Amino acid sequence: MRPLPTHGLLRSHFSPQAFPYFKQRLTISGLQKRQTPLVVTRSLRTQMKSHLYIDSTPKEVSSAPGLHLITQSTPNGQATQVLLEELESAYGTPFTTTVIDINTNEQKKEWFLRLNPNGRIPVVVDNTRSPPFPVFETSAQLLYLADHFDKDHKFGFTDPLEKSEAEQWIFFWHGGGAPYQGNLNYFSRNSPDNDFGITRFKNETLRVFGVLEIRLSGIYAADKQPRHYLVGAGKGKYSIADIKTWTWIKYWPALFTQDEMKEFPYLLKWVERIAAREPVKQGIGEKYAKRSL
Ligand SMILES: N[C@@H](CCC(=O)N[C@@H](CS)C(=O)NCC(=O)O)C(=O)O
Repeated sequence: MRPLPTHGLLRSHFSPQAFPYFKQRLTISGLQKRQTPLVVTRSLRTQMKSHLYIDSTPKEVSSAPGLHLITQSTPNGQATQVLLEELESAYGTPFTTTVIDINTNEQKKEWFLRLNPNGRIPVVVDNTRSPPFPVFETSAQLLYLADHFDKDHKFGFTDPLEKSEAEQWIFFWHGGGAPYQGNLNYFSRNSPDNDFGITRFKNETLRVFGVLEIRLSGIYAADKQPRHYLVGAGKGKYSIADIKTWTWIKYWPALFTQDEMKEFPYLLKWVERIAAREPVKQGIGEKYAKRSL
């Protein structure tokens, strides 16, 4: 048999001594006798777990067996609540929840910051992994759950371009919709006399509603046909892009008059269409109103 070409490298270049990364690869792939006793690996995992969970971590969090969501039923919290309810309904994927009260600043305590240094809900902890894997930021949670728990891609896409479109709408709302609507809500409640702030955030929120209306009405689409959902061929397919956006837009009655919303007929129909789904009703329902912390 002809020897494999070495491209000028001597066999000794590949030796574990010469290249520690290679040694690791050999160990991992099992080609070399395991050098690290299993007990060390286990204790490392335990260390990593105890790094996440400390004495003050609520027991319902640290001893949760599978996917665990720490939330409060706000537009951000609801996005992940809805997807978890959808996954449970579609696949029977189990999950547990801890509902906190952000007004008491539970989310600024050390136990919480160890899971999400940003100190905001929601947080998902995936305890199906060892050590457990925490995910913060709603959109990252939707993408993570879709990647790892939606095996038939019921709420996501396999086609790379459709996948990209879903990401575009998710990022659009995460960075370009939620902050404006969030600030409109904040100023309307806490500083109702601040005309400058309210006008700025109100106009910008209406502008991004208009962006969604363009998409859903199909006005600039090649076929000029309206869509049922933000992403997918034809009328589209209900997906994480809709979930991300819907939990915010559905709050429009708290912020806008019917008259102001007249410009968005397709967006309003989309709001109703998604609201009719059972898992969506569950995801924004009573279960999440009762706080356990
Ligand atoms: N970009 C974050 C925003 C999370 C966020 O703002 N959460 C709010 C509730 S909707 C929160 O925890 N507020 C409490 C605080 O800021 O301390 C995400 O998408 O998850």
